[in-house]
Amino acid sequence: MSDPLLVEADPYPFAFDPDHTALLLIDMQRDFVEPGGFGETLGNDVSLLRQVIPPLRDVLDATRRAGLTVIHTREGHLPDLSDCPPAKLNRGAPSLRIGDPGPKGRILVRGEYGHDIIDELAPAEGELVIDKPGKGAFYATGLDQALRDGDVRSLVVTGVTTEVCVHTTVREANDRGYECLVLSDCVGSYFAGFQRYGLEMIAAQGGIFGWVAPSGGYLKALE
Ligand code: TIU
Repeated sequence: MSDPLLVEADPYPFAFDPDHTALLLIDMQRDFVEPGGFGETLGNDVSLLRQVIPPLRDVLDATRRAGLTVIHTREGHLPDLSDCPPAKLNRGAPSLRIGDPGPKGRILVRGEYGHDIIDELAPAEGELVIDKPGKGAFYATGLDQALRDGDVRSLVVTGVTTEVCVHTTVREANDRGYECLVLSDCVGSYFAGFQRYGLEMIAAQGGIFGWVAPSGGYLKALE
């Protein structure tokens, strides 16, 4: 066991052992952060999400240098959509539905160009990529088992979107006993208000779901 590292965080400092901590990058896929993808077909402006890319790139580089586990997730479905509930398929009457052909291939379908992670944050050799059909990274995936196999107890959480897949995953992780630090400048929402309140909801009530801090403190702790 190494000495725990400390990050100044809301509501109080986050302590983590780098040997038992993983960086989680949630759904940094072209379908969410690039024009023409699923996010835009839902009526969203993707520019707010793109602000996450430069700080997250720095966090990813530093995490790899420090030798911590790195795990990526992708939201998406099998080509026959058998793992996509009709309720999800039809929700919101989007201009393009999951599975429809779009400018980046079939929307949110595994193996398509738009479903994959953006070039700036592409997984490195040996990094785990979790394909998930839902919003949470634990639902119907092998993530929990992989974390247990690797003796991972803490998660540094990044990605998109703050109030949807990040929140769902942090809540799932919290119920399974993992301690989560959410990096405020490395998670993004299509809505400024949801970003603010989404982060406040995690750290409120003494850290009801986890801790929140800007990435600078995490980078400093890794030095
Ligand atoms: N729409 C939205 O905010 N998010 C999603 O549909 N998926 C994720 O957050 N990854």
